[in-house]
Amino acid sequence: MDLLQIAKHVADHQKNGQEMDKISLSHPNMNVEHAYEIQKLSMDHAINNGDRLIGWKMGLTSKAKQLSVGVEEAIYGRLTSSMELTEPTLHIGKLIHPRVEPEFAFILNKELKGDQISVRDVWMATECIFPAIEVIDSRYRNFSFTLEDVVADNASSSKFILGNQAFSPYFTSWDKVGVSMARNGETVQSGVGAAVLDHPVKSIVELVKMLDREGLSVKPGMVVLAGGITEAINVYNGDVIEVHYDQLGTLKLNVEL
Ligand code: OOG
Ligand code: MG
Repeated sequence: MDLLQIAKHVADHQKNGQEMDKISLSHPNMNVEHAYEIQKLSMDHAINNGDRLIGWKMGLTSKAKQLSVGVEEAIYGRLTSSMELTEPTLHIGKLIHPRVEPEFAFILNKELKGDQISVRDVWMATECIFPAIEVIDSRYRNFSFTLEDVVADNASSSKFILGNQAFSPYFTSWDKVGVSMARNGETVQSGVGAAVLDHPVKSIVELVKMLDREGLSVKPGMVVLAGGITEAINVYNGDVIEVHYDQLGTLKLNVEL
């Protein structure tokens, strides 16, 4: 199995927004370690071509999300500068079948590493938290994949946007924050922070432990998306998405071609 060749294939499909067959079909022996190596190599490829690693995302951190895609494990992916939206407009012309989901984004001000990391360590290193919307766009046909496939495809990462207002980590109990997501004025999903591993802070702990296995860490200044608070919804040209976070305000996203 030529991991570098597979990684280039994945990187091309990510760049061009073209769907592809599951890698597990042609490489049934691919395991999770191979998949994370493919993810690393494909994102290194993007980074060598001018993109910049700015953080990490956790995915499949809730039972509901795991059930909806048939993968029963949390995963992580890499976030780069080209994924961050600075205006609340999502252009879907070069995306395949985008979905959006509400999340919390942690901004870290100290390095976090090691397999002994605690919740306390994460709070000591958290500068602030933003309400956020993640856009995922699996490169696999029909958004259908195995654990290995989705890891190799950078955990379906596509875009994300943070709210304008940052909050102190002590502002609220993040597991208690209720979230509702509306498409064109109609509420289609709702949930609560505890959907993310009982408390979103635990997602950061889990990420640091998973990264440690690869000798990696979360660096100061990085952003970490903690995982979807509700299931993701499909979005189409012309949609207006509004996500309301109790006490934190509302994030809006206009979907255009
Ligand atoms: C995998 C990515 C999931 C999350 O927050 O759970 C994710 C997928 O569903 O395609 O980003
Ligand atoms: Mg997500």
